[in-house]
Amino acid sequence: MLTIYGAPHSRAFRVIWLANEIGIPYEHVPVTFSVPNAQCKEPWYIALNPNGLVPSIDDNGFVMWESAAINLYLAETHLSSLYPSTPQDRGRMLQWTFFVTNEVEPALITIFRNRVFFPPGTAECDPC
Ligand SMILES: N[C@@H](CCC(=O)N[C@@H](CS)C(=O)NCC(=O)O)C(=O)O
Repeated sequence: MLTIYGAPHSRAFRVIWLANEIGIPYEHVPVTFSVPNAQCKEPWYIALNPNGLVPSIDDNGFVMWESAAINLYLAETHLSSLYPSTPQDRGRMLQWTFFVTNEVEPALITIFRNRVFFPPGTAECDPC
């Protein structure tokens, strides 16, 4: 059985989406984050992911973390048609995956933080 750890409004949504998309049965444990006494900082969760971040999965005893890596692993191991069959197509898949996680996501997070968390006039710059 696959267990997905992480509140659905976290990056766990990626993994939940993928599991639903390709029809993998799973149990969902909605671990809290970024709140006082967040469950993702509790020892039982740190034992799964020493970074104390969500999501993580336990796939029949195989534990891993990092949402994009989890999705590539699940698409491959569950023989999804979403997982490319040629080296070239796998290269493209990795290209876009790294592009999103390395280039797009940091900028989106900066925009999100500036619009939601910081008062006007106190915006932080793009860390890059
Ligand atoms: N690169 C990681 C990022 C994980 C991450 O930052 N998760 C956030 C929620 S979306 C978290 O757990 N934050 C808790 C904290 O920063 O203490 C992934 O994609 O899984």
